[in-house]
Amino acid sequence: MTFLLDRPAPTATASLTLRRGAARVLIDNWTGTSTVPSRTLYPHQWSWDSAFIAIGLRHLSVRRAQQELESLLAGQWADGRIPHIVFNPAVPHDAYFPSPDFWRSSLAGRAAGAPASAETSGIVQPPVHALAAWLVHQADPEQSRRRGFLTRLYPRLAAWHDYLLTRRDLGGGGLAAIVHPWEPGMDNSPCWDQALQRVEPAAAGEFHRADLDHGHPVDRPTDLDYGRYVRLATDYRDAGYDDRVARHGFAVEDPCFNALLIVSERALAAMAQELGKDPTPHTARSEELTRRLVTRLWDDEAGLFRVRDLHTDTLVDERSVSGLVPLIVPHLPHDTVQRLHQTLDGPQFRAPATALVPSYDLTGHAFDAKRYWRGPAWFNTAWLIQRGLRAHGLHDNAERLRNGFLEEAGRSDFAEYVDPCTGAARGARHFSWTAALTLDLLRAHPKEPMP
Ligand code: 9WN
Repeated sequence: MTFLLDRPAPTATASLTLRRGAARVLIDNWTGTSTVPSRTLYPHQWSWDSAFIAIGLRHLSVRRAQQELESLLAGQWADGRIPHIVFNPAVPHDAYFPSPDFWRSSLAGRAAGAPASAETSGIVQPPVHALAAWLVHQADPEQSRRRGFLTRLYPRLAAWHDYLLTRRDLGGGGLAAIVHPWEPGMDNSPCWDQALQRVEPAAAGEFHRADLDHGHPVDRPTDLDYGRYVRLATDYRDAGYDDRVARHGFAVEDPCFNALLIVSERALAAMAQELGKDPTPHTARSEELTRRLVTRLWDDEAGLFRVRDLHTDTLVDERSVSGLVPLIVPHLPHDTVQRLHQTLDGPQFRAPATALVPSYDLTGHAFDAKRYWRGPAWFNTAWLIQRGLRAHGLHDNAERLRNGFLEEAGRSDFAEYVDPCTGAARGARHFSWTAALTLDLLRAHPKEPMP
């Protein structure tokens, strides 16, 4: 595997050390067909993790980055959904909960189109995949064309977006809804607390939490929250994972999820163009989605986007990093960008010990510096926001965030997240997307065009 380390190196010694460390994490977490987020805590393939990982892997091996995305798509369902986990059959069932025997995808999901050849979960994660595929293509367009990479991926990614915008437009407002707190990838955010109150938790004795075998209880969700996650997943499974018949006890529109859909729709337009197809349906869709995002989720008073709870059809009164990620959308109204920029720089999100962005309002009633997604700062959201700042010409801020990212990634040994008040590393170490996005920030040209 040393060939991966032998590519031209950045000049500064510190960058070289960081690059080697990040490459080592990705090499160690590679299973032969894909990359685990963490060897201990997350021993299978996760959907949005693989997209972020591919964005970094392209700087080490374009071939491997392509394989990362294609192995994930081997788990795609016939209805278009890309499942949030594709299970590795070689990993024992008790290594992660919920395991394949909980989801029973090939059986319970058969009518919805779950593959017979792979066991997967039945829920989804944010659609970063088309953006990732386009960035992987751009890393070596010649090789990508020769291998027919986009020819294979484009129809699958288009089907994925179609699933989200047809089966998942549960609010009828033209945005994709999520039906489980694991779907936005920010599982434990206070943004879900109100909606989760309505969910009757599964009894603690009905399941065993494998996450506590590796993760610290103060970092992880409570047992009560886990009981609710299990109830929601069980109900969805028992409805055959069919969004037309499932009575979703939890249904919200999330700004980060939909912003990533917009950017990925733009990436589909770029792919269509590259493949000699008509890109306009994708550009039109991304423009329409941008209008819907602003109309349905923007809160001008708060200066950020909010989550909409579809059971009450109201905006949830919490401020989270999800509401800042839409900075990544290129055609946001100018005033909206200004307000987001102010909020990012204000007391709610300017962390004392790190340039990274806390996952939740530092002054909020539910802020917790350690428990994941209730305060800690994550590297994937920082990567997205610095990209958004750059897209809107806010280069100084983007550069500050990039430098903060690289410093924290190295100092924390590529942690899953850090305490925004002390900078202490939290969660898993040698976490794959932290390493992958480090490689991207070390190598990507700051002026790399947005799709
Ligand atoms: C549940 C793998 C995943 C990330 C999520 C993160 C965490 C899983 C868990 O780990 O979620 O999907 O068991 O906590 O919240 O964003 O994709 O890294």
